[in-house]
Amino acid sequence: MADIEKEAALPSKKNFSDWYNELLWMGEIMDVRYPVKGLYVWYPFGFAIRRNTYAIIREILDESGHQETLFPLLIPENEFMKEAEHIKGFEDEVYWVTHGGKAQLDVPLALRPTSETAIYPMYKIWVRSHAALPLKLYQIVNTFRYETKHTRPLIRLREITSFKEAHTVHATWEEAEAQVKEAVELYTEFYKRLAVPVLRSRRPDWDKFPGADYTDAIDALMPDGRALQIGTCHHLGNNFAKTFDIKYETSSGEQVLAYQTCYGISERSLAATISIHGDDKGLVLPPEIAPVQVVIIPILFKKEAEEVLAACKDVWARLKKAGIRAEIDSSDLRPGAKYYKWEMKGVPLRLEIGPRDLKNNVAVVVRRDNGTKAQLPLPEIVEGVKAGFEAIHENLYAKAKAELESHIISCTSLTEVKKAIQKNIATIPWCEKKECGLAMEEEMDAGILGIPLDQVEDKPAKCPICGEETKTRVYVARTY
Ligand code: A5A
Ligand code: ZN
Repeated sequence: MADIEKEAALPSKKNFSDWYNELLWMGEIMDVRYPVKGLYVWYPFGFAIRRNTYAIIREILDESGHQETLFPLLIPENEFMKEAEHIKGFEDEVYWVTHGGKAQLDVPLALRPTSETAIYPMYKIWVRSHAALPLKLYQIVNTFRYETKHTRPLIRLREITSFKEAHTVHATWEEAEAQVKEAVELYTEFYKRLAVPVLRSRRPDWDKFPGADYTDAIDALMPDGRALQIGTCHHLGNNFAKTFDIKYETSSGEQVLAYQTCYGISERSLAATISIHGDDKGLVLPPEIAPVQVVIIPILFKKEAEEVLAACKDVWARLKKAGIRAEIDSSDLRPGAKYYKWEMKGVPLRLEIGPRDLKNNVAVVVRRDNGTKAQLPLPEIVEGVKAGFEAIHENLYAKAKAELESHIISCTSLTEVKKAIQKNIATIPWCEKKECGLAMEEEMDAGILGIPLDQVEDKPAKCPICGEETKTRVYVARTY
């Protein structure tokens, strides 16, 4: 994509929406010019970030006993229509394939909006004995949802290209509950690797996944003060097991219904990472997912040009050998233009090597996250770069965590909430009655995210609708 020369300045991050849209283009993440609403194209650079990001989730799932699988995209209408709650939740969002060539299909086929109804008919066949449980599978696929809310690249798509969904089967309700807890922990760990701190909460009953007993969700705070749901973990009880007849044999030979969970994330994980860490100069990528982790800039003068280039190549080779993704920029761009270009791309470390550095046997190292400059002795360059990556990751996470914490505002009245959520996430007491929850949402013109899974605020306070004393608080936010 060398032809994309962008000397124009990025809008300030204060205008988050403009900044985000421009950054996806200037940072070469997504091209939004595909002629179908809600469908976008990955630039190779963006796709490389995606690949590194999804390598992390694969590693985390594989190491915790999940196995990767791949199911068909098309779901026959009769399977899709089996689970009543599930249909109600998704029927307005499904794309249907009705024809093969000119012939009308006997059974229309749904493009999966999620894969319960593709996977569970097979689970009926596969699940046999208690000894083979739990079953923990996942797939990374594209799914289709005819979204009617405002579509946005990486955030709300009609073709979700990077839908990671896990589907597990257990012997008891309690084991499935424990699995949902594990899933929340695994996602938290995943987001920590992206230096993204998260809020974890149990969604109110009216906002749970269609067909689930309950939904635990993970949200991130976006720079405009809105919450983005970046992962959900659902306890499915035996609702789908009843519908799809998924039974296992107990040790005493009885056939009993299984319990299930499912949990998913999407390219919203990249939207959050990019939005939270980026700045007015462009992307700021956590080193683990940066396609280029180190850019080496030779500072060339005629006389010592050859020696400088040779030193750069030597550094590059040593970094590469250590598994670090480095690149030498020996193009004829001015150094300033090179800095601009690689800063836009979020490269975590820039090494500058000129004749004087060579004499001192050092490189100048510049951090993308905070702009600090230091000297690294050339013989210790690999260790120095690795230490730099760690420091950058820690700084990004600490900064984002402080930002998140400073934007959670404890409120006692709806008036306070309405003001707070213009730029923050609010907490408010709630008696846990549905009618009060719905009344609050209506009055606040914002959603209840849910009851926090972590912090317990046990000072009793009054529900702002009915006045009842309660120890429960909920997160409230404007959402995407
Ligand atoms: N089968 C379960 C896992 C499921 O489908 N859950 S879900 O509907 O909540 O979707 C999982 C996650 O995908 C959500 O938490 C959200 O982060 C993401 N997601 C949902 N719809 C999306 C869309 N239209 N565009 C991008 N991401 C989306
Ligand atoms: Zn109440």
